[in-house]
Amino acid sequence: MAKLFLGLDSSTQSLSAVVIDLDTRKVVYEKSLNFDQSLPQFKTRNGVLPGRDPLVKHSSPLLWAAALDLLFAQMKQDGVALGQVLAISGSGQQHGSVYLNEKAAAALASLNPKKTLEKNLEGIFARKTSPIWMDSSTAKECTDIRKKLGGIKFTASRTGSDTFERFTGPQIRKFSKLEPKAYALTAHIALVSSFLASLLAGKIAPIDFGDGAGMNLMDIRRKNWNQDALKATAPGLSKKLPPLANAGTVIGPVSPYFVEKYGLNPEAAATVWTGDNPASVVGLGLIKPGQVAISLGTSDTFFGTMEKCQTDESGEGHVFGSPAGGYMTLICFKNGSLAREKIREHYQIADWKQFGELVAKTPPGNNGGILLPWFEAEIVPRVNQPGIHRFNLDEKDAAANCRAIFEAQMLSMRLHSQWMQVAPERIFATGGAANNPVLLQVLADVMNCRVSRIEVSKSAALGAALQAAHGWLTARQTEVKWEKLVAGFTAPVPGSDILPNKRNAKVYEQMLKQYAACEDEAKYVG
Ligand code: XUL
Repeated sequence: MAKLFLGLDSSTQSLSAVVIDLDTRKVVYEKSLNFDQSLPQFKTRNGVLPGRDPLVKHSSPLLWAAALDLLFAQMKQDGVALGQVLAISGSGQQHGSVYLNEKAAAALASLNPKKTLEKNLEGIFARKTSPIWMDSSTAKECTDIRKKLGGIKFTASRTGSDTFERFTGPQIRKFSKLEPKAYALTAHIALVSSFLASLLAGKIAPIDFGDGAGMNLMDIRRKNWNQDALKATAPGLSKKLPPLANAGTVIGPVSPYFVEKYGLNPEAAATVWTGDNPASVVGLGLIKPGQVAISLGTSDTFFGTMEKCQTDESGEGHVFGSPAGGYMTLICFKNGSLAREKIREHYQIADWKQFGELVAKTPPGNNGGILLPWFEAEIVPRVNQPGIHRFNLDEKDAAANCRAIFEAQMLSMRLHSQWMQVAPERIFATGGAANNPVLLQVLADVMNCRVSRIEVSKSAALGAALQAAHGWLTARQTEVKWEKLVAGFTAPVPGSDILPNKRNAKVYEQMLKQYAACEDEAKYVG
């Protein structure tokens, strides 16, 4: 019998599945189901319920449950050997919260396979909708909690991050203030990840150290609920939160609902889920401390792993628990390819190849020319006022502007990841701009580090499948090394290695100070 493990990822817009075969080390099945298209009756747009207030972004927990039913039905129809799946794990969009009443535990324990999940779950919610990570309506609650916890530095050092509007604690506080009666009727608060794990396990599931760290409620070092944070957030909160556990921990056998309806093995294990970013870290193969991945997408993100917990005193970066043990960081630079595209359009550059050719025409360091591309308010560094700032740079010089924007973006990454105190040995690059060798060379030179390209679709669902395998093996007292487990699933693209040019690296080493001064000046002006 094949050793199959199923990983699910419930993201903002879709639910994805990846099935891996541990013996052949292959992904044997992949599927994604788009919420808007597959479940139009929920009337979401890009996974979000329509609403009048642009700051408020909610979705529906019933939509996520209905998607789970639909995806299992699809897998059965596609002939996936569900009876050979040994364990299931998953990941969810981070920060989103689900509010369950006192009927929930009994309903989960007796899911009727003759009805849909949606029907089974009727009457178990203390709040019909779930605020998700795109919600930014809790500025006041962020200020309240941060103040009670002693300011930015202390909030970050205790909970792993400064308070952020999308984080679950500020969201819970807002709910408890606006709807005190509904809050009082809330018996359990789940995250998207732990809610879906609860459906599979047929009982209220723990929250893991990765997703738990996205709440401003968990003590990042002790990995337990921080009583001061709980008190600063809402009354009676400790009774409403589940226990914390390692991602992948076996909760118990999967609910008979999935056995009878879809043919899962009655002994298949339901495990603790995590957040999509922690799962991606595993799916990208970042296991050893000091490994770094940079995703050059709409926003640029910097993922790093570290053994000891370091937090960002400036409160810009996040620290989460990693499913592979230790910690991970997430630093999000909003003006990523969003800004690069604006520059490309401004100079009417046909494509990224030509963009790269223009960059190659200019010298590393750009003769001191720097462009700060804050087309939109920036997350890192914190910049509320959008603005484009040029230093020693002629706006008419297209080539110099192309180099200037990318160098600035990479210098910003280097500067704002220094708090991690991690010197990466190798950086894995993914996302659109990672296909451009000229840009990758700039990245290698600025970071003074070897860069390899990695192509992983569905990295969160793959990470979740690996997490299921890890949890299942651990529960059998089988010694399992993460590095061995991910090997083969997450290898970088052969021949894509780029080594830093030592001379250029020196140029950037010196340029970093100049860049930091430009940032300070621009932030002041902005
Ligand atoms: C991370 C965050 C997003 C969501 C996306 O802090 O808010 O990356 O996890 O699903």
